Amino acid sequence: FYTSGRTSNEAAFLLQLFAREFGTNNLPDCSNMCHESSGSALSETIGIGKGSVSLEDMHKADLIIVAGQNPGTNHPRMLSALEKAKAAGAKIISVNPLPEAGLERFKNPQTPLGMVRGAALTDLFLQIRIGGDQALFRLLNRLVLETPGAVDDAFIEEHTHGYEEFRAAALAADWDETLVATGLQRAEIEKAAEMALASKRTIVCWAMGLTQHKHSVPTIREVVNFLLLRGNIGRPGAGVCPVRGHSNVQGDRTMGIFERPSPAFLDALDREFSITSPRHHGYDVVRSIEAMRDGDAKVFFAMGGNFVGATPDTEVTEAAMRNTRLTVHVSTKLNRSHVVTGVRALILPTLGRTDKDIQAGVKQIVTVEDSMGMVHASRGNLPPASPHLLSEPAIITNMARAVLGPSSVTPWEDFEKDYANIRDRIARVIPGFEDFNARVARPGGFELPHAPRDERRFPTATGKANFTAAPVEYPRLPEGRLLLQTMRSHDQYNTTIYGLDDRYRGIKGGRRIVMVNPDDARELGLVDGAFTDIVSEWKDGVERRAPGFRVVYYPTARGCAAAYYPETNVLVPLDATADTSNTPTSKSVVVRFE
Ligand SMILES: Nc1nc2c(c(=O)[nH]1)N[C@H]1C(S)=C(S)[C@@H](COP(=O)(O)OP(=O)(O)OC[C@H]3O[C@@H](n4cnc5c(=O)[nH]c(N)nc54)[C@H](O)[C@@H]3O)O[C@H]1N2
Ligand SMILES: Nc1nc2c(c(=O)[nH]1)N[C@H]1C(S)=C(S)[C@@H](COP(=O)(O)OP(=O)(O)OC[C@H]3O[C@@H](n4cnc5c(=O)[nH]c(N)nc54)[C@H](O)[C@@H]3O)O[C@H]1N2
Ligand SMILES: [Mo]
Repeated sequence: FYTSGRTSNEAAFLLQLFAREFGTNNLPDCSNMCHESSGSALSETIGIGKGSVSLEDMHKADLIIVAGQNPGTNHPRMLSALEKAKAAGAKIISVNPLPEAGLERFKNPQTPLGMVRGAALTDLFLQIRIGGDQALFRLLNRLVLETPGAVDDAFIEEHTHGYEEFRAAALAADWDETLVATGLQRAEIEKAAEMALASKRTIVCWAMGLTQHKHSVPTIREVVNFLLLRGNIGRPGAGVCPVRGHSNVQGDRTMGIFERPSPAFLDALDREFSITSPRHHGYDVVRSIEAMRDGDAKVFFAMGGNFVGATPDTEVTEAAMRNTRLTVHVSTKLNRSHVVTGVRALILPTLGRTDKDIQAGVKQIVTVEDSMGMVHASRGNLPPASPHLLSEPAIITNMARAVLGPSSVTPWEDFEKDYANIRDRIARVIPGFEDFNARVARPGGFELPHAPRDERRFPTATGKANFTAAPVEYPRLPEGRLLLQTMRSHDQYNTTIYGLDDRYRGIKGGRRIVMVNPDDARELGLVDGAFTDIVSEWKDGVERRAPGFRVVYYPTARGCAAAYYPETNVLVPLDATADTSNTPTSKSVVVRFE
């Protein structure tokens, strides 16, 4: 039972309830490919897998570090928050292999950057090599530790665990290795440290540039170390800010869409519905593909998304889908996954979030949670495309009744008739949702509790915020190879392509392009505008090939290349995943050009 992050809280809650009553935790989710590394790193270190800053915090910060994120294209509203912060005196550091619009003013006749709001927001641009972030933050931590009076001793003493071990590891950070791993100059890193030391309130924002590498989890843990050192969690203007993707990806997880649910969650669910949820872990996205490939999973059901378009190793994934007996897609739009099917295939068109949803004569609302932990109502107002369209909750409740039959005592019909009935149950199962219906009726909704942010309480295994001291990792490349990141252009929303231009990067009329640093390109004999196949190399010895890409000379960091997803998903091996989070390493694929 796959979900994409557009699913409302109500539909997500019903889907996971149905899955567990049916007897499985096989609830893979687009998060597995997105912020899973953030969730893994944050749960372990601060005790909750969510960001700790609000919009207001952004406005109050002295320093905001934007690492591995392209807000100009992917989070345009965040630029306003950055602008506001800057107007109030904040400094901004961006860490990225590419000079991204809105963050950098970058002069290139091909590339009309600076077009976004005229001015660059960044005070310091660290043009890092792909995968160099852990090394960068480790060295910044060393510089902080070496500055007398710079660490927040009181906070560390009272609220943290593991400091001594971390301190020893950070003090051993090696300059030469850091410069190789990051591709940066010593002075640039010293400048960044100076800015961090001058700041009393620091926020680090990140997105897919940090989450989709083999060592993403230790990288994000190192970011947490950096913030903990100066007490930058749990006070105004400071904190961790993983910037989300889909509109309700965070809410879906809160509602229990997770293949590794906590026993506490399942206990509450079982008590409320008199069921016995399975306790063994289910499949995430990559394991689901393996299970379908190997014949261990026979039915694939998707509540939204474009599974074969979004997942890695396209040929392997498509074969896996074709190996099932039944594929079902609940969708608002046709996509590639609808034509790569099992023996039988169903497409169940559904209402979108903007469509009016009337059940038993009453207009329904659904709810979502944003990346700042605010829950609010979402009301559709457009007339649906067809009177025959069912809503997501209606599809799930009908499926549940048909599959589970009279043995299920869950009142599925009541849930279908009035979504307030679903919210009443959510209120009784999930902490923070008490009095759900009343509170969501208020304008602006309500805020979910976040112990580290609200009270500097860290619900981890140690009961404190955990410093960690993982060995520093960074990608090492054989001669003649580059490290390819697969990312978004301006004219797409994930696998939905709206046009062939990438506005702020100045790319026009084509998506099969690969951006290469001109110096690397010359060494590799690649001519600007020439066509090449991209071949990925992986330890299984299988050569994955994406043919016919146009070379674009572009000022990315040395040793790095960039091309668009999903066209390049064929290059990402299924078992190339991040440690701990199992997220496909879509931002570090070793490639050569032919
Ligand atoms: N218009 C639009 N908006 C979207 C989406 C969309 O497709 N279109 N998708 C939504 C979703 S689901 C998500 S998850 C977000 C994604 O938002 P982003 O994470 O901004 O998306 P990507 O295009 O994957 O860009 C990754 C950024 O990280 C940088 N990067 C790559 N590797 C590294 C690295 O090793 N280190 C560092 N420091 N930087 C690196 C890239 O150069 C790029 O700027 O956007 C959401 N918003
Ligand atoms: N190589 C590479 N791969 C990646 C990434 C990358 O950076 N590089 N990024 C990863 C990330 S961050 C993500 S989030 C995933 C995205 O993976 P998915 O979420 O699976 O993909 P989308 O393209 O967002 O799914 C779009 C489809 O969702 C359906 N849809 C849209 N709205 C609704 C709705 O309200 N209800 C229902 N039922 N259906 C709806 C439509 O049919 C549409 O065609 O891709 C991941 N894959
Ligand atoms: Mo995402």
